Amino acid sequence: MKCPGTPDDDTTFDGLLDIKNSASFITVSYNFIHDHAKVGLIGASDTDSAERRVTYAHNRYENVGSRLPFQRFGYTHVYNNYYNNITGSGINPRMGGHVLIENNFFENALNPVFSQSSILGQWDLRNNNARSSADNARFNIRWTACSGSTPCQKATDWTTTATFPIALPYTYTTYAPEVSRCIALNAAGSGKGLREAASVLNMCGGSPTNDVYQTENGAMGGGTVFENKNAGFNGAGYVNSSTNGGFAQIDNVDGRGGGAKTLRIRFALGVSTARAGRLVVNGVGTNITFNSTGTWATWVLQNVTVTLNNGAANTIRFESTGQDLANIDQVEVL
Ligand SMILES: [Ca+2]
Ligand SMILES: [Ca+2]
Repeated sequence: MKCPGTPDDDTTFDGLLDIKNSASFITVSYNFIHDHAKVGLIGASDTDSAERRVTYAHNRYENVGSRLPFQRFGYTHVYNNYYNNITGSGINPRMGGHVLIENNFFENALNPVFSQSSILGQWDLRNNNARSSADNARFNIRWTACSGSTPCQKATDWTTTATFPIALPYTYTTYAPEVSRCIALNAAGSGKGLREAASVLNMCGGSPTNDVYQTENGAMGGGTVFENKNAGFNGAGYVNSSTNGGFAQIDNVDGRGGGAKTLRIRFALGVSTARAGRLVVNGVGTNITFNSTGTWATWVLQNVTVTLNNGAANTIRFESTGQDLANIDQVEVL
């Protein structure tokens, strides 16, 4: 929306989508928000101190000035959005507010994530297209220096300042950032006929892959080795465990809010009898049994409930304890 005729586009017409006072537990999704200067507040002033919870998902932002959103206090979750041509500043937590920013795509953006406030806001950045300072030039992301005496920080190197501190009360699916961009371009906004997610996903080549971890990309030892000779695996291969003392370990697993989570293990076991070993999550071990899948090229899924921490610092490890294990292809956090 643009209101022509006002001196700076919006001195008369201020925020496009503001959330304040006792409003909370709000989701803003599948909007095409464009050609507007001050897009959205959460919290009307530095004394509007409710700990609001707001989610922004699958929105498309183009040609926008700032406040994407401008957040005071509370907890905001920003995922699977597409931002293009931010001309002033973007996601802007203040007054100690926390924002979880994941699987978004930013390009042609000035100051896309920053805080300047008497009490700085904090961000947890996961799996966005930009992940280091080297990505700024790649996506035409630019930063201006902080000015004034008010505390200020900018996400110029795309690192997290604080782990998002609360568990999200819902489940959700994240997509690779380029898939998020494609979904937003094809599904967000009016005139898109609320296209079925499946058809858009098909068009965008998207499957929810961000919480799938290939075991072959992790650490291994004790005789457990990388292998790719039995067909049907995902990724580059799988790990073949030794009989005893072997391990395969995946670090930096995202706990998706933490708490009880389903770990979906893809494996093959070509002997006729089951094999047992240890599943160790963040140092805590439990017994795990893999049943026969008939052949080494027959891969099946097994769900196990585990307890994960919030944030992306979980470690999942398989250990052989005398019976060998299945060949393990991947794990997925649901
Ligand atoms: Ca083996
Ligand atoms: Ca694999």
